[in-house]
Amino acid sequence: MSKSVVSHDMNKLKAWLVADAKAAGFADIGITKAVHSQRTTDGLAQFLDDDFEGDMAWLRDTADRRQQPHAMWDDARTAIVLGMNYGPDHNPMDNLAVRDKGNISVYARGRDYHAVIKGKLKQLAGRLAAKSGWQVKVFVDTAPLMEKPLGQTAGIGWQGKHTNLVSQTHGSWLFLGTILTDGELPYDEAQSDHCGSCTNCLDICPTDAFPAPYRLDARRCISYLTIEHKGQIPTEFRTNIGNRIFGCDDCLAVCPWNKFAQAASEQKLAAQVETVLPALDHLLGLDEARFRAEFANTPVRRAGHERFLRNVLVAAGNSADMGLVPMIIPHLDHVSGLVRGMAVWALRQVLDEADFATMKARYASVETDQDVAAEWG
Ligand code: B12
Ligand code: SF4
Repeated sequence: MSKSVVSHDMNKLKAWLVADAKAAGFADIGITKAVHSQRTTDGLAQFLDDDFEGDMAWLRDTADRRQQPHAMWDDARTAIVLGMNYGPDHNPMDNLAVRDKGNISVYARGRDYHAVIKGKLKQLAGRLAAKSGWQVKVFVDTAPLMEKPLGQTAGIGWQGKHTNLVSQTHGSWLFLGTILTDGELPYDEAQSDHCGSCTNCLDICPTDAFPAPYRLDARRCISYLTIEHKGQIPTEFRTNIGNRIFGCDDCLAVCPWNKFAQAASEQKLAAQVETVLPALDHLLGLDEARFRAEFANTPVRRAGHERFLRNVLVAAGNSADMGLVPMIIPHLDHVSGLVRGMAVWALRQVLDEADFATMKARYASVETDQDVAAEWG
């Protein structure tokens, strides 16, 4: 047994921790043994066997450590999983119809949640360490720790068919953060699956990213394609991406358990004016410095200017808005082939055949990048 466990009343310590977490703004907290089930380790192996990770090589590179918390940190014994509500104040599906504006997914509209949650986790873990004498480590996303299955065994929710954790009280809109410790607190009961026969999330997916319930082929997911994927967006997905320029919420938004969800109360996660349906013509005109300034502190900045422009050009092509043509044309000279190629595709969508042929005659013969030349056709 670790150091000071015996000298504490564990139930009292747990009650204090739960109250402290709630006071810090966490919507839920659950405590579990830091061990993944066989289904979870098999699920990770299967995901990698199927190459579902695409460009996210870090998922494969860290697979050994990701399998079990103790493979990453020898002394990990207990996982304290925390959920922070980021529920929207409207149905995010409504934004998809506004074709001359870009839709940024709900999670990315406020300040970067990594920073917001990590700060709170560190303070909470620091207070726990001071009271207990235990070692603590905090995690949000970036370390090789599978947070969703720990959230399920800690009783916060269950991994729904869309693979994210669903909560009976907060629906799909919870960020997760974890404190690992070498101490031991009384464990909570694992949550069971309440998806039943519902397949809303599987059916709504615009790019057919679920080969089966509970299994996501990330390479087909718009969240991956617009945020993580470094190359050109494959042609087969472009039309169905619609106006989604950063992330996607569809499978979360249609979950019936959201009827119990409430809008987020953490002000730092509140949507900033720049991230709520920005006009495509405005976004097409942003240079790198203005892009960085406009999306400073939000997750959007992490995409980088080139990939962001690539996404905005897909949305511009899908807008069928001829008025955007003067904002698209300058990108045919962009230094990045990623941007030039998508500008060609966008023009092909909005121009009639004759006007597109005129543009092609002017630009295609001087194109040196094979992929961009292929976009001209
Ligand atoms: C990589 C990653 C992605 C990738 C891959 C997503 C994925 N499903 O893995 C991409 C870029 C696509 C992505 C997208 C999103 N992400 Co993400 N992502 C992660 C990250 C960093 C790692 C997840 C991971 O380990 N994947 C590896 C594979 C193996 O896991 P998996 O798909 O969950 O596979 C499991 C199931 O297949 C399961 N399984 C297999 N068979 C069966 C059968 C049954 C019955 C069950 C229950 C399970 C099961 O076994 C596998 C292992 O558990 C986590 C943070 C973290 N460290 O955990 C955030 C995280 C999962 N993402 C998050 C969010 C918010 C999103 C988006 C909603 C963002 C957006 N709006 O665009 C989307 C949602 C898309 C979706 N439907 O999943 C949140 C989810 C919070 C929650 N409530 O669950 C997390 C936890 C970040 C955080 N700290 O809050 N993400
Ligand atoms: S986030 Fe969008 S694209 Fe990705 S699985 Fe869910 S519905 Fe499909």
